[in-house]
Amino acid sequence: MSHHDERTFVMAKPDAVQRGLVGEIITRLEDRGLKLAGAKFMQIDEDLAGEHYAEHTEKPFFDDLVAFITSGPVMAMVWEGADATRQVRQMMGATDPAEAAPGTIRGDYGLDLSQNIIHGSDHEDPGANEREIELFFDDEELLEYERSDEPWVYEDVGDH
Ligand code: D4T
Repeated sequence: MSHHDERTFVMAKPDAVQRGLVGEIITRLEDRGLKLAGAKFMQIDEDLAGEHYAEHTEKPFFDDLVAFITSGPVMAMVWEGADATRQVRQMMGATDPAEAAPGTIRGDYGLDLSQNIIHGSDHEDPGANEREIELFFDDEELLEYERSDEPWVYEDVGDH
């Protein structure tokens, strides 16, 4: 493992799929130099939603959260790169799109807290990325390969 092999779980939520923003989200992460390691277009069922949002079970918004995340297909993804978990969270912006800075994904595409377009593992919760990746993906669904532009993204990779 090198320092740019950190993996994080990212999901384009049902609102992003319905609004045709999946490509835009992928483009932003790709353009940044992050590498796609796995992707699955899928329907989340109530059991999986409950596991994914286990920390929110007691919250007043839990039932609405589960209803929303199971309301249509999502694009579940694993992205890899240096400091990937924190970098993706920065690109997502604040949880509430109304508070998210312009230029962030939520700040550019959302207005409503309950429909906030994208999920990314919490970098302040150690192990959250690995836990979520395991919940959504089998090992063999995650691919290891070199992106041809890696030497141009990371100073310490190969020759130009
Ligand atoms: P996720 O987990 O979706 O990436 O969002 P965050 O990590 O940024 O925020 P979170 O876990 O605190 O919230 C999970 C999810 O619940 C929705 N939500 C949140 C809501 O509908 N009402 C609320 O009051 C809060 C706090 C939005 C994101």
